[in-house]
Amino acid sequence: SDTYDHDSVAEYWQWAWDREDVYACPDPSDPVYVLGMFPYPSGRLHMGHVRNYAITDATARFERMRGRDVVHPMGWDAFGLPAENAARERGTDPASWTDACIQRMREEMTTLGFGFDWDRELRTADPDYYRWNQWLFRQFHEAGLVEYEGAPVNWCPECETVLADAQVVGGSAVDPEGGSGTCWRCSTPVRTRTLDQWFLRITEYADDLLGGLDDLDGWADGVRAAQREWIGHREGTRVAFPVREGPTESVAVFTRRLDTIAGATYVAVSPDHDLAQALAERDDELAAAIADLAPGAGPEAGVATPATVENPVTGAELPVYVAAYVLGDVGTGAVMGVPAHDSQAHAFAAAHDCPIEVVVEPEDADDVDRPFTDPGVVQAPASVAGLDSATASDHLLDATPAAEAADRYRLRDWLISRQRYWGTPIPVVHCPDCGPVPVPESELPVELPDYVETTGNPLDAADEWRETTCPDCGGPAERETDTMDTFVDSSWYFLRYCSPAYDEGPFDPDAVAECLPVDVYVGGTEHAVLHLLYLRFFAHAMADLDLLDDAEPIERLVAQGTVLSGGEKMAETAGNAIAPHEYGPETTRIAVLEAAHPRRDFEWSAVDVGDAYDLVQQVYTLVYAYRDGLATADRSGRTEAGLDRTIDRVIAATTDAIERYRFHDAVGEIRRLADRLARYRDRGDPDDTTYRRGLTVLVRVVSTVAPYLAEECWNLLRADGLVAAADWPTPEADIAAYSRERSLIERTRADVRDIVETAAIDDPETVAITVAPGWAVDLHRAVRDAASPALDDLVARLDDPPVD
Ligand code: ANZ
Ligand code: ZN
Repeated sequence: SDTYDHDSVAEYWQWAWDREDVYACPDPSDPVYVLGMFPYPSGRLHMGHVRNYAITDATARFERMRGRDVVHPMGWDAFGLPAENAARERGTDPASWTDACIQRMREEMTTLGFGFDWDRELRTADPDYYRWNQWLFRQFHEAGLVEYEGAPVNWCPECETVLADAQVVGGSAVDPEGGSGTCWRCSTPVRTRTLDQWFLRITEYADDLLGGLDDLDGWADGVRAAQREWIGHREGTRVAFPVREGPTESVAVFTRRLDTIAGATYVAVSPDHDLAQALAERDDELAAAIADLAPGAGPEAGVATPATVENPVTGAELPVYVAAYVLGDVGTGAVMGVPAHDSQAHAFAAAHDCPIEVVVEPEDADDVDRPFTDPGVVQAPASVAGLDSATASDHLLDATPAAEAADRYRLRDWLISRQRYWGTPIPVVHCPDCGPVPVPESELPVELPDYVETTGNPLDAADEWRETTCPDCGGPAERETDTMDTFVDSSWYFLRYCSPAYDEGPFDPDAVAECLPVDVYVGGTEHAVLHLLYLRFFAHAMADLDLLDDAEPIERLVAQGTVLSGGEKMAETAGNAIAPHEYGPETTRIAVLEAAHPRRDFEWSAVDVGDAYDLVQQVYTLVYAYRDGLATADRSGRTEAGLDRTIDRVIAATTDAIERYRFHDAVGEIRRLADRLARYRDRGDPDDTTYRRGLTVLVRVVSTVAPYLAEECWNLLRADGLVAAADWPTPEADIAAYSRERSLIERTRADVRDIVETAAIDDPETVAITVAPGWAVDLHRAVRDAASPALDDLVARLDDPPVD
């Protein structure tokens, strides 16, 4: 037929790909490793997934056609709470529900023509996978990177589980800068609780993770900035305040404002601080009051104590409070309270009648807002009076033996305990005599027992599974019933893909050495902090354990923007997902790629799907009509000046666009070539050699985004083999001219950006002079991105289309 019908061709081409095994890469040598973030099997693919894998698939196809070995794997982030909830709602069990979802999503991926190497498929809920989570947990445990301790934790009452800081939206309840956050999954306000929990000590790597960012040139600045912010390195000072009255020797505080020390009118410690605990032991009433202090209880919640300390700079005697706002695991777990210059201390002092002592004044005396929290001119102590805050701090640091420079990080240890069933069992046995004992390597995996529906954690109810013997003393003991945060699973899965069946370790070191680095990793910007920081932590820790050579194995990161639906992130759980099969696979893929630069968010309803559909049909009918005329072809006809150059230019431009993940530009080039070829044909008597070349170039370029369509066209052209296994086209003529044009554009683009940024924009002539003809579109974009109305006028004058 002369219209393209996906359904009638897909099965055949799928079969042909399978027969030739085009996407398998069992034994790669120096491959291009193209990785998309593996999906959570929520039931259906939506446009966000399509966008993600349309990018990786186009990249993979492009590199394969350029002759490279390509590793392009797919797997399933199969554990997690939604499966448990769904199972409960549907009266099934999480494993079967997850399997059904995977089945369906794998089929949809196939329909969409994504060329994954399915031989590498993994799912994190398989014991063959999660045993290595447990194995790594043991390795980390031996290396001192695992901690078990009672800690205030974020608790979601709806999901009945603990959340990591990063999973609380709007600020963790146990974070000094946070407060009233909500659950990332269900938006319920988060509470705090104290529980014995397993932690991975990511804070040990705060410095490494920060330093490593500097060299990640292939990562977007935005992602690096977000990670820097999350790690939150702060410089400050640790000051020891000698105890005058009380059971310990001294209290160390952490401050970032040593210059305000003369204004300290109290010291406050966290409820779990040694001093608070020692005081509590002697005084039941105090103990009860301290126990009542929930973390995050409010800035003024606190208890006075009989203890006092001495200010090491002024010698003043200061009262000691136990305060809810002071966090046990931040800094030293103690602060000096400076009500005149710190809002938190100000609120606390007001509630507890602490004096307020001003020791810093603003430079501009009119501008006083109390508390005055900015740096200014220090008034006391006399030794630094008149100096600015920074200089005064330096002097005080030098002159005070009790003070030493200290850094602190916002990053906190990674809480991995989850009180849920559908996750990796934490491989620990609790023995009444030996305490928590890791399960020996030979007994891994600790497999999940069969699911039974209960309220709370089903593992607590699995008596037969839970009751066991102690690996150390052989006495009766109980299994840990917490499971691991699923972010553990996704922290190293890209290594498992390199040797998915390996059973002597999490991965075959040789295979990993061959496959790494990941040349490009593509996934949603929402993972810029959580997932990517955990993944980097694992790599750093594994490198230190000699399990991995490269501590930064992700060379390039493409953090794709969000596909929105009705202004919200499209997601199965949000109920706003648009399924790809509504439009046909090639139309969907083209529309999604053409909608925006990969980094940008876009609203699905604003996408012109019809336009993409038209392109699919245009390519098909062009080729189909040519096939019709094949009998009379193979002869020379009218050549047209510039057509060969256009074809070359499209090859060069799509190559360039795909190398830089600008698929929207690549689709634009496809449109340009299709239009140009149609015009050439319509003028009559086309030369077969030239025209045929144009069509085979078109089809090969199209194959990166619409592979089924391209195979069908390739076949209509009677070209050899599969287009999936064909070579990427090369320009015939010297493309130096094109490159020159390109670099001119690049250079001028940078000029324009400079001009826009340096405010010379009110003089459009200046911009106009630097602008080469022929790329007004690029200028247009630069201007629109800069959102500068002052340039509208200029654009209007430059607005003729680029010359071909
Ligand atoms: C005295 C002071 C005076 C402070 C002043 C600030 C302003 P950043 O910069 O965000 O890291 N602090 C220290 N440890 C704390 C803990 N465990 N829990 C709660 N608060 C803590 O914040 C550092 C400041 O947070 C420190 O500097 C300390 O208050 C407080 F005019 O010390 B400051
Ligand atoms: Zn024991």
